[in-house]
Amino acid sequence: MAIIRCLNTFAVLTCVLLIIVYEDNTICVAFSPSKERQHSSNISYRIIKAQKYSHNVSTVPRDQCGIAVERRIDCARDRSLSRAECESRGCCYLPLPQSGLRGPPWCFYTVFYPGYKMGPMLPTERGHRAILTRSAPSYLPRDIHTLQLDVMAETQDRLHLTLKDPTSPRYEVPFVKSQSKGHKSMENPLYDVDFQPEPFGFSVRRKSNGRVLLNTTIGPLLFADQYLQLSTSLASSTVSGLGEHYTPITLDLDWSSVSLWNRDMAPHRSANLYGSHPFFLVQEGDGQAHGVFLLNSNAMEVFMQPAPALTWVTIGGILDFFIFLGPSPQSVIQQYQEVIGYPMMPPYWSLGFHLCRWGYTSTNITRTVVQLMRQAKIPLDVQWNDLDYADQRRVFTFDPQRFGDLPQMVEDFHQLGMKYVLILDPGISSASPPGSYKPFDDGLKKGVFINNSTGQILIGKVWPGPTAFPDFTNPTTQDWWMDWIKDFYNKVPVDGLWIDMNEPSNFVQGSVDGCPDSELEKPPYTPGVIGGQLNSGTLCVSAQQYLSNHYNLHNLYGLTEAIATHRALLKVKKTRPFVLSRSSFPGLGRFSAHWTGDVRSDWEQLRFSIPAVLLFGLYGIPLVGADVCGFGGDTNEELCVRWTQLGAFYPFMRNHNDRPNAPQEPYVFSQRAQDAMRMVINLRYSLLPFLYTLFHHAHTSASTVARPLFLQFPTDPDCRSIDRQFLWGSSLLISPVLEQGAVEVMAYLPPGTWYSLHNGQTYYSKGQYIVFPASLDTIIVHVRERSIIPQQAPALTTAISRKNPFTLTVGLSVGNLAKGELFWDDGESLDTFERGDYSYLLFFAEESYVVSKPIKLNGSLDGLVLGEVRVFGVQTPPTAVWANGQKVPDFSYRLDTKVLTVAGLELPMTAKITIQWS
Ligand code: MIG
Repeated sequence: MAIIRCLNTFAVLTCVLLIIVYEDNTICVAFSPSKERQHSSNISYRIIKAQKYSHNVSTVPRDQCGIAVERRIDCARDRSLSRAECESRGCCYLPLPQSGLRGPPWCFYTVFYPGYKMGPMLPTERGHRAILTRSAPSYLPRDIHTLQLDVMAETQDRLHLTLKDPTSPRYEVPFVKSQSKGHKSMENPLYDVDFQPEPFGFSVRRKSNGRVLLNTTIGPLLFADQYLQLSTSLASSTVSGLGEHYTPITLDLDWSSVSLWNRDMAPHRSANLYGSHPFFLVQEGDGQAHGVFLLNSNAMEVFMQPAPALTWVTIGGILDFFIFLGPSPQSVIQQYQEVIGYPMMPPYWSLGFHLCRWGYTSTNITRTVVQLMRQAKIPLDVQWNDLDYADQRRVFTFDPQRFGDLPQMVEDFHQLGMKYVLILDPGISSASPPGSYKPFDDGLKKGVFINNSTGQILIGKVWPGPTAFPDFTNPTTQDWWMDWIKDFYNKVPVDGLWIDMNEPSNFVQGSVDGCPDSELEKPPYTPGVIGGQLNSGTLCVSAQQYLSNHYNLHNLYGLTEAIATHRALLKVKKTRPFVLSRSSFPGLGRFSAHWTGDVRSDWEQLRFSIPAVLLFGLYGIPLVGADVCGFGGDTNEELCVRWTQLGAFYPFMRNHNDRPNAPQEPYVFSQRAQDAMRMVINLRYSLLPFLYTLFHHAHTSASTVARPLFLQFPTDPDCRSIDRQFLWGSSLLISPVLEQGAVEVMAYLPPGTWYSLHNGQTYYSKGQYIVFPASLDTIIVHVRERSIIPQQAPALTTAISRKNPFTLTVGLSVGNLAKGELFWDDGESLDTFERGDYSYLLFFAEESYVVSKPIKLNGSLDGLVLGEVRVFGVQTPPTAVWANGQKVPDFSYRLDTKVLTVAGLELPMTAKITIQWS
């Protein structure tokens, strides 16, 4: 093939556009940098001709229309077309024997289907720009005839590409892009970009190996007012992302689709759920990975096919793509979070155990729950109340009878070293007589609510009955929200807020008056959403908000409410806010934690909670968990024990239950079940110093907390799609029981040495599945060789456990090496890392000693001691042990497990500690 690549040497010239026409008519364009534009310097662009490019030689037999069946791109997504209708769209019609509901389309585009034609590329402030014009009208209403393409090589691993209407501005997503973490060097971009001028398309190659990561010439670009479509090839079939859905960790590319439209919907297959995350990561197959983020908040459907390829369809906004080159999967996630922002640092207490249910109908009942937990000696940091507390279900009030002493109850919980969180729905009751419900009257006066398309307040129906919906895109609303949170906080000093129903959820379709018959409510194409219409279970999308209409802003409702709530808590408490949001969008993790909504109490939902939690980690919301023991339906003892064991390793652990169900607090079960639950919650508490340190890294460098195996072992093909096991950080492997009646787990151990966290038993793995016995009181957890895990003796609350003696659990490598670390601060002050107000310890082991070395101290570790060291993998039985040079009488060594335990220590954590043996 006579495609000649532009050479990077062009880049040394200044501010000129070079166009070279080679003999074969391939055009090469290179842009050179000016001093100010260093960042877009060294990437090379090729312009290539359609005929030479689009038809890759394929071994797959082709039909007459020149396209292999698995590469057909559907030309009839909106409705099924007859041959005549299909051909009049300019598409190919070739029926296939159809089996089942899904499969290749019969009506599909040719690669010559008219799209856009690209004009010359010119340098701009931030990169390069070209104008695209439609060569012929598409079949869609209101084509945007002229488009502006901007290509911005933002960092060496991030390419940013936008397509918008240069003549009349279209809606663009607010709030999401965080302050960029500074432009990294552009010395050596990892990518090249090729453009096909007509029909317009582009491809992105990984420079190091020439791999085509994306190729959009496989289908036409469509850009009409309410229908934007772009198809791309994929570099492999291992794709993760595009949430929120009830899926395994990798998506099914067999002619399936996922819709992104935030919806109050209990998790089940193929439903659009509470959040939208138009981001995916592709494992390329050799350990490398890349990611793609489409920053667009409109209703969207992404179609996948086995080619492998996918097609983005969104019904508004602009096309705003970020492409992250990795090359490791973990770096893809970091690069994504550089755009959407790194997650907040959670308060330490929020990592403890949380207990909630809908149906704690009074303070007396709520107090009893806490009492029974304490009697059962099961740790509990945070007690919650659901809607029950509110007077006539109106937020910012509490029931004067059943919850009359709510302020006192919260005080009492605080006295016990506990925290208290309650629910705060966005819907504001609009039907109380004037003067009787001030939050509404005040909001009305200030104009904080969402209006319908004719300018009156849109009234929906939620728990309090008729409700108005605050428009959090309006700065006035944010202030009003803060005022009412403050007003409530002054009576009830809550420690955090739980923002539910913020898709937003509405019990009537659109509004109590229905919705107008308009192109917004019934667009030419509606993605496949639950209920069939955009306004199903939510507001009329023609409703008007401060920044735009609800059609554009719907998917941002939860994010904007989280921003407002976080800001309010920051103001009233001046400590790290704790917000738990059901609805999510990219960027939520900067403000909020997340739970996976109304999961059912059954084994399948238990199993799928793992990929759900892991995926939210990839989306930058690491503080996430599913309702332990399940929310919907009755749980049972075995399921609840297994769920508590898994839940002890969700980054966010809350047992929560629906009103009509059998109770599921740990203390309602048999002694044996309670023992198992207590044991695993204690295990979690003992690991909190380690978990907290992982959150510190998530906050400062976007590393993941609960981590899929493929992120840690990207070159191990066996890890590619494992989602029944996961890691905490790089060194704890969790392998829960997920099946009823099972008393063993078949768990994969990546190559290397692993130690049972419980007793240090050693497993040398070649990268294999091993069967581990796991009776009802057991969860299988392994420590990876070469790591040191800081632990602390558990207690009934973190307020107490944070003062307890530490333990170091050391997993030696074959060469007797290990390392670990601890990030420590007061657990709740703002920006401790940013202000340098923290302690940081480094742990390392070599040959026959373990060292704890303070790197930075701020007083937070004063008075705290190291009480115990457990060393796994000590091959030679030690005869003597010294701590800081003094002989230790109290140590033990087990010949069978090769574990050295040195207990009874009381060594200050603020000084260097050396434990030595021989
Ligand atoms: O319409 O507040 O997902 O956790 O208990 C149900 C009552 C509203 C849905 C939440 C669930 C919560 C429930 N809420």
